[in-house]
Amino acid sequence: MSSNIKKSRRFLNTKFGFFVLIVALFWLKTYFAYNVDFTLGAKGGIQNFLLAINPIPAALLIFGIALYFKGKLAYWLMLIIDLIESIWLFANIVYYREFSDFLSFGVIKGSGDVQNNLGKSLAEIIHPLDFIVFLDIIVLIILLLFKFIKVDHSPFKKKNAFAMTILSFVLIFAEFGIANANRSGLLTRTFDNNYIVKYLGLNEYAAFNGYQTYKESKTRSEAKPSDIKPVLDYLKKNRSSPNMEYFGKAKGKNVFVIHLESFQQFLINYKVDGKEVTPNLNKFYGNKNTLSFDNFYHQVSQGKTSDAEMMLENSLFGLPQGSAMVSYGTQNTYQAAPAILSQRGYSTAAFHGDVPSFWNRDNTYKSWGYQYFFDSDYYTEKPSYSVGYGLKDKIFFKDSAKYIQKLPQPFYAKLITLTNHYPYELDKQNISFPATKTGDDTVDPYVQTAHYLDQAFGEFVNYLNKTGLMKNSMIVLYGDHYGISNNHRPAIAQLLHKKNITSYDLAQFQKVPFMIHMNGLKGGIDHTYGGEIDVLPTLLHLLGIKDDNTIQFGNDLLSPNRSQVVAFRNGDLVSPKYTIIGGTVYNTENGSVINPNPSQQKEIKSMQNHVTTELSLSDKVILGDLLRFYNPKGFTKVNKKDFNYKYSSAMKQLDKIDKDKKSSLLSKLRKNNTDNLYTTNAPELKK
Ligand code: GP9
Ligand code: MN
Repeated sequence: MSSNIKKSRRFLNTKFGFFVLIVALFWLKTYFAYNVDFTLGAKGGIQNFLLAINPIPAALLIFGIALYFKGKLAYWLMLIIDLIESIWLFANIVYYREFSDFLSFGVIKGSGDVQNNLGKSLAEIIHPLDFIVFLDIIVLIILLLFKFIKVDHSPFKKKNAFAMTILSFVLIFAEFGIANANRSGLLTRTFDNNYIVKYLGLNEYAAFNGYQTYKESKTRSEAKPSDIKPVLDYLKKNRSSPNMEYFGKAKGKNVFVIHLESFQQFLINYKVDGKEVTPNLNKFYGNKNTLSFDNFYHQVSQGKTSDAEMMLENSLFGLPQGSAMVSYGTQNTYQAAPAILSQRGYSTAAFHGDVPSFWNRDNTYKSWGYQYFFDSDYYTEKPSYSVGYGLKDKIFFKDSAKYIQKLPQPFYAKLITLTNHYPYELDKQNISFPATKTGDDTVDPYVQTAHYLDQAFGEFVNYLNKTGLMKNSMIVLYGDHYGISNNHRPAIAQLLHKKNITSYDLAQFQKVPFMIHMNGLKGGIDHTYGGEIDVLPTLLHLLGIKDDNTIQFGNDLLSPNRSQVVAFRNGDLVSPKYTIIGGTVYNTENGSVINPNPSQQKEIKSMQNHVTTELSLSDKVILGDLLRFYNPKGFTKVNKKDFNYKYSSAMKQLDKIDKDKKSSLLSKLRKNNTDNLYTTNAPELKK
């Protein structure tokens, strides 16, 4: 026994021994913080394995630098590296407690603008126990000072130090390989900082975030004020005038924007075994006061939901790669719907049952001017309440009413649903619809979660009717993107009752619902061709806001003289006449391939030019952060510091405003709550 102790002391007295000890301690405390201070949501063997080992490869690399140095210097270096690493860990622990997200260089850099009011509350959010992350450093210093561990003066072979560097790189790549196999697109699509830490670790996250911030500031610093000129010239030519029959029809109304997750147009009036998948949405679609668009396409790329949100609220396209909300949401200047409307007396709120960091919503929403963001922290969480990414839709809508009833009216409220998300999981007690029988396991449960979403929507509509909100609100519904990807051709063929699926069919399969409902609105099925980019101008015109100054790439779907060329993010397009996919031209009416004659070629060329121009100009606006150079009349630049999405601040603010304005639903109804007006059959909520 004692010889073992001797042996290990001898080992610790070597430089390599000290290196192993300091890395092991660093690993332990990081893993401890992963479990205690962060909610990383590791599920399954692979994710838990990666979470446990992911601090090691980067630690070997960084602490390993010290191995190249001699004597005491090497020890000091290891301690200094440990200190820097621990400060990074400490800062993240504290920041995470407040924001459920990791620190980004964008946040650190923008100390004035986007620091999220951190300074003010720092003292309140630090716990004494947080300092434990520095304990190992203190202990190691004491052990060295009192010579319990002796400094090894003999040189560590450069060859071995180099081998350690190589080994750590090999491990980092291996780690990335396993991570990417488990979550493809981890770094290209970016998603959520929590994911990068969960899979790769805090150091890798810092490196990746640093690289992204570098890239982002480079494009920003290269841009100049005159770059906005071609954008303005383009918009001047392409803006369409409002339809006076509809202009201002919704003036002063509340606006509900309901995001139907992964919901495709083909589901509308679709039947399985003779039963409607979405009876409530179908009724809404056919209502005489609903404007329903049946040639409306999603235009997202890798950023999926976040691309849809970017288009809907800014009329700017997502980027060809990654998510603009993640890379350009924190720092950029925007002129988004919430900002435009709040400057006209609206209160603005987003509701979503997922963590606030996903798609960087917590930061981006501030840039867009959202006053409130009711994220998963605002909802009661129980394991049975969630599936997949978060709260089940019935519970989400029901619990959102708690906050809707307090919002000062008129309000702009966006509710993002979640349950109808790949892989379309739902627990047995909530399944009340037959799956399709294509034999494709990914596709078949899609109608079941869509049916569940429809029921949740139906319950919410009941609530709107009972509370009277329906009467003074405009309800906007949209599907964000496809639910069934193009990889499922045979199943798609069966669903659409077709023998073969062509690229033309797949393009038409990208239609998603877009509906606008309001009491007294002249409804009907509108066949105009459009997409997500067109939503903002449409809504603004309905609200009576003629806003020719802000930069919007879409045009009002109700406008009589609009261009009906719909750009897909990859440059393909659909128009009433032609559908152009990968260079092949189809007749949009019947899907037949066209060999264009010279005059058709000219027409096609001009459509393609239109699409590439609008996509590239929109990209320039985001990549160069061009809106910072542009101050349209009637618009005040958003100050991100105005917003704080902490539960307690939001509640305080809502109460305060309502005391003055008495415009919330509760005040109008003279009630303390509207619980008894919300009926849900969610089994989880049964008493
Ligand atoms: C997560 C949700 C899903 O919060 O919005 O995003 P998606 O995977 O559809 O892009
Ligand atoms: Mn989505």
